[in-house]
Order: sequence, then C-alpha cells, then structure tokens
Amino acid sequence: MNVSATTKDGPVEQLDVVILGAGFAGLCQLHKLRNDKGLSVRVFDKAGGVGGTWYWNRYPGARSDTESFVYSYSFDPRLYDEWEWSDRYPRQPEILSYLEHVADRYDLRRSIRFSTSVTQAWFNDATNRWDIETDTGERVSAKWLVTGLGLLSAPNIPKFKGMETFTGDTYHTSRWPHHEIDFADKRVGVIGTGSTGVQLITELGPRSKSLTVFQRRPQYSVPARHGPMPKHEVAAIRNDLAGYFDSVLRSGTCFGFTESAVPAMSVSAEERERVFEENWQKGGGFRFMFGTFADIGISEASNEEAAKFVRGKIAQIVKDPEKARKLTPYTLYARRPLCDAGYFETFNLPTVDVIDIAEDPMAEITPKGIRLKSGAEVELDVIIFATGFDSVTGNFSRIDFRGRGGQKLKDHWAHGPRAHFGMCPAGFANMFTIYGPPGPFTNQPPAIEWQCEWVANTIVAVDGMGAATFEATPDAEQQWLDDCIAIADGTLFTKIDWWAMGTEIPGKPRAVMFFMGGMGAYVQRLEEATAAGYAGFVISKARETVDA
Ligand code: FAD
Ligand code: NA7
Repeated sequence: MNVSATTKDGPVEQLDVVILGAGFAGLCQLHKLRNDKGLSVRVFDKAGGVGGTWYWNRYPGARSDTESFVYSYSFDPRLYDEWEWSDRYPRQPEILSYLEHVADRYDLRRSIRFSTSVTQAWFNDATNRWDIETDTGERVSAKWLVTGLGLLSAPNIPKFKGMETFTGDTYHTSRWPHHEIDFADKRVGVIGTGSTGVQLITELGPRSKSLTVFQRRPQYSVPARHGPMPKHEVAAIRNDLAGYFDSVLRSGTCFGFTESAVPAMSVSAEERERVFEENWQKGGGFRFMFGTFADIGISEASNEEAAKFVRGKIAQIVKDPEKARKLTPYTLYARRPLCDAGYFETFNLPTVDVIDIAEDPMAEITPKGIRLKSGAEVELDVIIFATGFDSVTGNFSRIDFRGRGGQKLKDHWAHGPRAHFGMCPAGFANMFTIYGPPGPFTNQPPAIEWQCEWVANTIVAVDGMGAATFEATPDAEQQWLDDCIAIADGTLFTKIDWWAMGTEIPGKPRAVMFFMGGMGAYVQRLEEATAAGYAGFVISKARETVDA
C-alpha cells in the first residue's frame, strides 16, 4: 500500500485513480488505466460482485435489448473471439457471466472493493487531489476520480399509501433476490410497464397463478425476435473487429444496424407499410424506431405513422377488446423504444389482466392487495415494483461530491445535470463521469468503452505534461449544454414525460440529460476538441496554466 499522507485518523492510501462502480464502465476503465497505463487504481462498488446493472437486475425475463454482438467490449479481439453468446439478446445470467469472465481474464477483482459504498468525494484545493470516504470508514486519496455509476441504477420505489401494511411479499425488479422464486401458486401484481415491466410480465404471465398489471401509460413495443446468433454474422464481425466497431461508433445509436436516412413521409403509404412490416419481422425496438425511417423521433407525422402501425398490431394480437383498448398507446412514440418476447400475446392468457390506473387510480396498498379509487380491491400474494429508477442522476445525488471551493455537485446540478461532453462538470477538476449526463443516447457498451479510452489517454497526457489539474471551462460546459438542449428540442423525445427527462421522480427538475446528436457527431466533436489541444478544457500546474 502506498501511504504517503497521514491524518489524525491514521494513514490514507494514495492512489492515482479511484473509480466508482464495477459495471461495464468501471471494469473497462480499470483495465485501461491499471493494465494498459500502469496506474495505481482502486474501484469501489456497493454491490457484492462485478456486473453493475447485471448484478442487480435478476428479475425473471431480464435481458439486454441490444444484440449481443454489439453489447460487448471490443478492446481485445481475443476476448471477442473466445466469448460465444448463446442468444441474439442475452439474458441477465449470461451477461453477468460475461462480465465476471472479463474481471477474471484481466485480473481485475484484486483492485475492487465490493460491498463498499462511496459516501463522499471532495476535491482538495490544497493538494489538487480527491479525498474519498466510504461507508465502511475507508479513506483514500487519488489524483483522479472516475465515475461509472450507471444511468439506470438507483431504484425508484414510489411511496404508495399503505405499502407498509401489505402482508404478502414485495420486490423491486432492480433489487431482486439471488435465489429462484416460485410464482406458480401466487397472485402477482406488477406496477410499471417500462422496459423492465414488459420483460417481467411476458416471462411471469405464464408462470404465475394470476398476474395483474397496474399500468399508468400503455407502451409501444415491437417483437425482439430472440434466437441464436447466426454464426456467419459473428464471423464477419470477428474478421474485421476494429472496422466494425468503428462503424458502430460513427453511427447515431451504436446499435449495429444501418440507420435509415429516408424520411417516412417521403415514400408512399404502401412502401411505409412494407418497411414497418419488414422491421417488425426482423425485430428490435431501436431498429424499428431508427432503422425504418430517419425521422420517427423528429417528425410528428412520421411518428404517428409508426405509432399507428404498432397500434394496428396490438389490435390484431390482443383478443379481448377491453384489454386491447387499455394496452393501446395514445402518446407520441418517443420514449426509449421497447421490444419484447410476446408481451401483447401474454394478455390473451385468461390469468393475465391489465388495470388502467390512469382511469381508475391506485388508492392504496392494503394488507391484502391493492385498492383502486373505484373501491375495487385486487387481492394479491406478491407485489412487484417495476417502477424503474431515479435515472441518470440518482447515484450522483446519493454521494456528497464537492469540487473546487467546496462546491456541491448537487448545487451545480440543481436545475439539471451539466458536464462538458457529459464527462467533465466545470469546477470539478480531475473528475470524469463515464456515460454521465448530458452524454450520448446510445447502446451503451461501445460508447462507454470509447469514453474510457479517451479518459485513459487524457490522464496519461495530462500527467505527461507534469500538470496538476484538468477541467472543463464553465463556458465550454454551458455551450455543450446549450447545444444538447437545442438538438433535443428538435426531437420528439423532449415532448413527453419519461426517465430521460427526469420526470419519473416527483420534484426532480425536468431537464435535457442527453446529447441527441448521435454518437458519430459526439466522437467527432470530442476528437476535434482534443486535437485542438483540449479546447474547452484548462490544464494547470499547481498555479499556472500549461500550454497543451
Ligand atoms: P452500472 O452497470 O449501472 O453500474 C454502476 C455501479 O455503480 C453499480 O454496480 C452500483 O452498485 C455502483 N454504485 C452506485 N453507487 C455507488 C456508490 N455510492 N459507491 C460505490 N458504488 C456505487 N443498455 C443498453 O445499452 N442496452 C440494453 O439492452 C440495456 N438493457 C438494460 C436492461 C436493464 C434491466 C437495465 C436496468 C439497464 C439496461 N441497460 C441497457 C442500461 C445498462 O445500465 C447499461 O447498458 C450498462 O450496463 C451500464 O453500465 P455502467 O457500468 O455504466 O453502470
Ligand atoms: P421505466 O421505463 O422508468 O418504467 C417505470 C414504469 O413504472 C413505467 O411504466 C411508469 O409508468 C411506472 N411507474 C413509475 N412510477 C409510478 C407510480 N408512482 N405509479 C404507477 N406507475 C409508476 O423503468 P424500467 O426499469 O422499466 O426501464 C428503465 C430502463 O432500464 C429502460 O429504458 C432500459 O434502458 C432499461 P409510466 O409508463 O411512466 O406512466
């Protein structure tokens, strides 16, 4: 242990870098900084193992809705060659095994403290280092702080009246127990129909005695089309791994399919129908939204055409007209696009029902179940909260981050998160937030990996200059936020309430939290800023600015 500072409480370990989180981001960043660059690194994760999202979300049906060949790291061709995904859309246990394999293959675990939450991280103006404390009382000092805290990680459990009186079992999908639960003789209630609820309901419908869905807003969802990965597709990627991932990074969403450049209303109604049907058959939510036409997320008219197509499919699939009515979405098709393994079909089971709680709200949770405003009570043995997350900023707001002059991140982000390129909040020197806000809205692993590489190179470059600090200027941060807002306002994604707008938690500020300009544009802009000597950033020795 490298101890060069001692306080009244004892020695403090001195590290080059501290990383928060051991999911896709934390593991990749650790590998790049410790194994590739030779820095001393410590990772903390409150989880008992690696995996992040895939450690916590063990609910039945949990799986990626990105195709496996692009929901992977690409930094090592040997890793890519040796790992065989069994399915086009891998299930949670398989993704967790993959990340455990990565941790073992690159000997990462020895640098990770599990079951340890970081509670505070303060930038020390006197030392130009971060002082970090954990809930176990450990204190470390590091020149650099990198967060891999995840966007969808801190659970959102709304305060439903009477919830503590329920005598059955309750679960939140993202804090699922590590053992199998048998629902065969259980009357299950599920609150929430986001991506998680849709997966869970589809899986549990046939496996429970009865399943009642408490739905606030119906969703657009298209088939995923699960199945084994065709070997020739994987072989083609392996033959040109770098080229393939480069093209993924130059795309908008990093989902690995060709995004359409054709506006929906520029073709005939028959051609639109043909394209929608073709992509409905191919499967995948992002493919349906971004692979069919270029402007489903931009033009209300085009959006309505896609929405109408999905509504038509729901009418064909769901046999009971009353269930079909409740399940038919009426808002813009402008939340994260979902895909499923037979979600709407599940409601054809006589044991699966849906209650529209916008029509008849939940009045309270009772000892026996859920009572609606109309007075009807649904008796339940189990209530599952599929109510999502305190998204994007949730894990940040649970840690006491302080930057220069003791400024709290909570205050800096009081009106919504801000950070240059979604990675560098101004005033928080030597801090990087991997896949932080406002950053690209993509399939995450390729974007995460690209940012980790940029951070590793930046740290080495700044250290190589003998500099003490690296930080974004307030002007650059503001300009980035203004650009993010302008781009997002040109889309339909800001016209509806959903987690990316911060509206899922009462009282949270509604804010643009993503760069909707696409990953390709993001990479290009950051590459240009870097080549221009880190334009928009300040690199300093203890007191004077270094000319990069
Ligand atoms: P995470 O995996 O969320 O890891 C963050 C880690 O930080 C956690 O392990 C957490 O314990 C830790 N942490 C939090 N607070 C502290 C603290 N105070 N101290 C120490 N550690 C802390 N994305 C896609 O691109 N495609 C998909 O198909 C997809 N499917 C998803 C399905 C589900 C059910 C969910 C929930 C998310 C999905 N996502 C998907 C998003 C997913 O979160 C990312 O793809 C990716 O796993 C994020 O990795 P990460 O390392 O950035 O964050
Ligand atoms: P989401 O997408 O935020 O979904 C949460 C669901 O819970 C959604 O249907 C909400 O209704 C519902 N919800 C939330 N709060 C309440 C209250 N108070 N009452 C009733 N219903 C409520 O989270 P997920 O976990 O499904 O998915 C998040 C991301 O993780 C997803 O995009 C993937 O990337 C993985 P609403 O529909 O908003 O009316």
